[in-house]
Amino acid sequence: PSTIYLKDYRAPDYLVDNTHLHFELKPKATLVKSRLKIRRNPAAGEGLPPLFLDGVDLILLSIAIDGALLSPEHYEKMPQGILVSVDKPEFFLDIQTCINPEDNTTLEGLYLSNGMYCTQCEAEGFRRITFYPDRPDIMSKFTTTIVAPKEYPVLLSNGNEISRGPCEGDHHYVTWEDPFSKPAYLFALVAGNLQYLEDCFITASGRKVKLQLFTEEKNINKGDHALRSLKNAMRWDEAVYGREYDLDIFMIVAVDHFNMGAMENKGLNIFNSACVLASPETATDATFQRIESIVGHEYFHNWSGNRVTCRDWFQLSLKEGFTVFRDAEFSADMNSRAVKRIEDVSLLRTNQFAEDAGPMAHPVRPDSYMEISNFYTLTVYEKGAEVVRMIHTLLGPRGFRKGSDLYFERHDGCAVTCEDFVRAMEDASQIDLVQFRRWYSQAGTPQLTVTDYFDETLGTYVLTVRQSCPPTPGQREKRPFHIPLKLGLLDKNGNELVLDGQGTTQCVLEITEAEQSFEFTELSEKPLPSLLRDFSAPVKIDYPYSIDQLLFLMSNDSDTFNRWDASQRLAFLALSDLQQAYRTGGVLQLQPELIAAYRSVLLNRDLEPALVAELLQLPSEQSIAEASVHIDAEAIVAAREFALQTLAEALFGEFRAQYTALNVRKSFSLSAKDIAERKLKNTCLLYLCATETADALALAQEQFDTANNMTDKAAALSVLINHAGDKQAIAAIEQFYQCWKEDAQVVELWLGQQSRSSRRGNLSAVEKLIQHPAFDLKNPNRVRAVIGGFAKGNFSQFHRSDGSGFEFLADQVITLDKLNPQIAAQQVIPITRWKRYTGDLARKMKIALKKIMDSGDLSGDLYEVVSKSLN
Ligand code: DPP
Ligand code: ZN
Repeated sequence: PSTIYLKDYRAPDYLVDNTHLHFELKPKATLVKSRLKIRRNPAAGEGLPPLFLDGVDLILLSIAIDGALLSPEHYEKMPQGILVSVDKPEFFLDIQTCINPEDNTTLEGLYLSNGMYCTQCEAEGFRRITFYPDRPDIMSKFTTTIVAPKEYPVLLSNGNEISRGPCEGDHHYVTWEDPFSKPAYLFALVAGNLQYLEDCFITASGRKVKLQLFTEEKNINKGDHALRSLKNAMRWDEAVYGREYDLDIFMIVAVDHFNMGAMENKGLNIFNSACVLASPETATDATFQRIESIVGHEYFHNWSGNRVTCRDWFQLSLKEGFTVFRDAEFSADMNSRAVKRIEDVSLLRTNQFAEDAGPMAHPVRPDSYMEISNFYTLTVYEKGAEVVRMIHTLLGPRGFRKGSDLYFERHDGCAVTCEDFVRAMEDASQIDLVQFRRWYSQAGTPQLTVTDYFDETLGTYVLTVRQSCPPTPGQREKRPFHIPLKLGLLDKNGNELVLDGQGTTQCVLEITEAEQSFEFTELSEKPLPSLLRDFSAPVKIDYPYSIDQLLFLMSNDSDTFNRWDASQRLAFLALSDLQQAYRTGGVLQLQPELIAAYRSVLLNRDLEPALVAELLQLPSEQSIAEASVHIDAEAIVAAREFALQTLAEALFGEFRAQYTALNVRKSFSLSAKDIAERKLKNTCLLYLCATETADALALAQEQFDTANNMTDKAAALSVLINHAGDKQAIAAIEQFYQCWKEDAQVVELWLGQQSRSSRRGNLSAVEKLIQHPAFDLKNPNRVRAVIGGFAKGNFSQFHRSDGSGFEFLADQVITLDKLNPQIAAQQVIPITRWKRYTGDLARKMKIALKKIMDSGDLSGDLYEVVSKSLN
């Protein structure tokens, strides 16, 4: 596979004004006829160069220009498409191809999932449907006719339905027309025997939009939450961004086999079933919230992605970073803002920072790739969203809204770049973002080191901030970033100090140089800084806080995020000491102050339960690993396990009292308060059962047997799997499966819990799960649950010192690559970060990678990831 560079971008030679598609659906031989109205792009130069059409795994039946069939000397077949000779500036191109949806296990293009036809075209799936200039800067008006047997009553595509009727034999057809120009990656088709829920939404300007959610009949009772979320999202986008929906109908379809979470196809969003279907009996609170955010995300793409799209795939964050920022704010408005921020930052720090420090590190706008599907990353999505959030911070809410209005107005109907986005923000606000643009071009996580100095006689306090950024592949030297650093200063009583004459107690320092000092005057005592409030920039920040200062911030900071962050810093310090003691054979012990802090959090009746639950979470092994310079897996596992046990034993009575107080029977609701209380209750249950006492396990069993919702049920199951004896645990596992084996989403949860279990998910157990009838290597959700659960979610078992986990992963990835290259390339990631591990683990990961490399004939997806990690 070859490398594609942003610097080589050229405007397309030809444009496609109209695209007429005609499908005759058959499992192994679907006939696709396309008629494209093509014209020379006036912006692309002189002459009539040959026209390149992308095409992968297609059988070409015929090709004609203006009705005249082309003989083979008029086009050249190439590995990735065809090159057609052109002799006029405007023409109709008719192409017929044959494709095989049934055998398409890549889940790109058109494929079958449980007997239903569906498509996934982003990023480059359309070229698996027909020959086409498959690039996002070619925007075309699509009309689609679908012909299928009547046993597929539902035939859907983008836009509005314009006609339907019977065809020969037992067939029928439906024709759809999408009035909006769009790139091919937003094309979608669905055909199946589906039921639907229907609702409607009246837009701000009074237009009535029909909302439909399609699914297999057995899941029809699991669609309400998604529809409710959709209406909330539509309302929110009108209120916050002034964006209305633009078609008469908006459809969502649930599909079991899906590579991504969901896809924003114009008017016809297609969702991974796991990201749209839920009922209280089958879905956890986390799933309900994920559905709300993904439904919002895909809906928001209608403007940030569809009406204004990407010029090329290097600009992916233009739509994804912006849309993740939009969906995060939507979720924050619908639920607890503080908890949402904590969750997002945890994800970023644990997984995106790891990406920045690994072999695939890339800027938010990458400048090269081999396979674009490898760049649907946390860097493009989550760090991209942080970049947009920083613009929001620098411009303020009003400036940002002016900027987004200008962006949508200026570029509606166009395929544009990250640069266009930033320029709109700049033009609307008159704020200079020249240096800020480095966030798009430089990879790596910046590091801020903060020191301070207080002059008692003058009453001045000086903060000095130094920034640096480690080298990443292809980028040795980094220039300073423009970093908004939000902060407050606390006095010794925990009060916020006034920072200026106006009574302001919080400010945003703009860090632009490698080293910079800021002075605060007229202070009567040395303050304690509360830095990087609300995580105002995606950076690591170092300030020499003492334990006492962190404890103080944890109880006094007015910034909820920083209270949580102080608790995490404390835990990281303690875990780091424990690791050190473990390595040197010393005595492991947890400081009494830390235990006391956890106790006071548990007993504090003024704190919201949601925040208490967050404050009580120990950092995951993954996040401890990410925060380590050299990852010593064994020491990490031992340290965390010791901390958990110690807290569980020391605070057993408090956990028990809190659990009992919250464990009251009531009808289920998804209110923020109830979600928080369930989370806190289940956190207490986990600590209680970590002691593995009969008393605690009886509580878990009782909860498992009587829970009226999946959040409580799954929490109890997880605790039993991890802490009960064999008999009790196995009985719970078996009983749960018998109860839920017909429900795909619950089965996935069940598989994942076992695979992630440090106690029971050892390699031989995972190998057994792979043999279980519920496992299916062709279903990405099952792969993510079992193989991903083990390699990404079971730190202790996966990192066993014999390296058997790595070899297992390598073997699975080699097999998977033949079926679904995108998923194979995602699953291999854990071993690609071998360089950061200590001792033999690094060597054994590398051996596993070499085994993959030497297995021959890798997909482009897998080759890119593996070869870059062996460099
Ligand atoms: N469907 C994916 C997302 O919305 C890719 N666009 O992020
Ligand atoms: Zn998206």
